[in-house]
Amino acid sequence: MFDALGDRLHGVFSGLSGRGKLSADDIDLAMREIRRALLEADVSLPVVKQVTNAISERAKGAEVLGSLKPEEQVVTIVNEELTRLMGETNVGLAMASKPPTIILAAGLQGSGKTTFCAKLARHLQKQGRAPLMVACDVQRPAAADQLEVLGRQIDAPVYRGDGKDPVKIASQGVKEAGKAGKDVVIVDTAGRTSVDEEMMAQLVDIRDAVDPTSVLLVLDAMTGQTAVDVASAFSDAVDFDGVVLTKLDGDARGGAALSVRAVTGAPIIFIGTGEKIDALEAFHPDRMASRILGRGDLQSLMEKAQETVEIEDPKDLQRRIKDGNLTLEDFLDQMRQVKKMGPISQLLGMVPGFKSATRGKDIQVDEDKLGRVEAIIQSMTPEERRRPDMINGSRRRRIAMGSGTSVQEVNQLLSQFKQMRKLMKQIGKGAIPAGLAEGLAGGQQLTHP
Ligand SMILES: Nc1nc2c(ncn2[C@@H]2O[C@H](COP(=O)(O)OP(=O)(O)O)[C@@H](O)[C@H]2O)c(=O)[nH]1
Ligand SMILES: [Mg+2]
Repeated sequence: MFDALGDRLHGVFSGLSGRGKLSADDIDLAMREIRRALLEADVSLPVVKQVTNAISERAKGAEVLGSLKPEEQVVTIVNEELTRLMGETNVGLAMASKPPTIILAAGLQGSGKTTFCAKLARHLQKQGRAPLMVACDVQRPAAADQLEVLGRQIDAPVYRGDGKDPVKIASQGVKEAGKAGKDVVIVDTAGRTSVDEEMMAQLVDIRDAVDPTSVLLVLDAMTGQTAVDVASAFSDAVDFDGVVLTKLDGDARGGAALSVRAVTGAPIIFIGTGEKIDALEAFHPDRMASRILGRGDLQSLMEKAQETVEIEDPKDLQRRIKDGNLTLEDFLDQMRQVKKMGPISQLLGMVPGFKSATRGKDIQVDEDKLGRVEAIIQSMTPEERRRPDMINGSRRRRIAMGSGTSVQEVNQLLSQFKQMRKLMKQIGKGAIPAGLAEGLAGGQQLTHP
């Protein structure tokens, strides 16, 4: 996410480091480079001008920021201006004071509307809400099926109605939600490959029929400036309340994320960070700026963990960690929990300092290796998982065969596990502050509706 832009900006900041004081010429040169970096990131020209002017003015205004070095001052200013550009603070999804809340998803074909509807339903379920999805894309026969398949995955109902009239289906869907006691209605609509009058007219009709709490425009971040143009075209025809920026996981440049707020005035509410149903995040401008600048985003990482990680009996796990009784079963479980949170490479990008420490190096996360570790543990008997010490040479050979790995790999896993268990035991004994130990053991009960 935003790797190219992050690298370019990092280059600019490194060029400024190690100097006493920055002259106006130094700043001008840096601004030219920042300007080029933003243009290459596909940020729209007026926006680039606006933001570089603001940065330049503040940098030259010799703001004295405590004990910060000159280049750190520039980084701080850039961070703040990027945050401001993206809208300063998080704008949440508005909920109707009297249910149901009705959300209408609009956008071009392929932008990720249907996927987003399901992700949103999942997100709301986790908050204890009961969503109903309504399939109003009658243009493509497979569209309603797609929504239904996704709905089944997350156990959320989908209303398809009958007939070919999306306006009717939408209003019937809202009625259906009332009857079924659902408090949120998510309406998926049809898109075209480009903005056209018929699509807009249909959208307006659906909107007028259901009077949505929010109209959300779904935009594909990978299309960069085009996404912003699409947003402008939509805003001429239909007022939308917020933007959903999808496929940010594949967007190395970041142009749409940086420009769309400034160009349309509408806030980005959610971002899509992958194809999986859990890959949806609330958008926080400050955290995004921090990610762009390679400073990570620990807060979002923690929230992701809280949302996805489920520990059945945290007290019991904590006790076993303290007693040094952690099993390979626990290990496997933890590993699966982490995998659920998303690709490891994406998670590492959110760890503060990771990007800058590894910049320029080609860090390949071996997602495959996790699969192998999983296979090894699965090839063990329940007893072996509980008492790894009993795994002797012949058992090791059997496990390696069964999992399609090598004895070396099995040995490696077992010795890593022993080390981890020893460390955990020391933590449990108080060698490391208790709070941290509890944190590691998932001390807080993570409830799930
Ligand atoms: N990588 C990635 N793919 C996405 C994301 N959101 C949607 N997609 C993919 O984009 C494609 C089109 O999505 P779909 O929901 O059918 O778009 P629609 O035509 O607007 O309904 C599908 O292959 C999705 O899996 C995302 O956040 N990240
Ligand atoms: Mg669709």
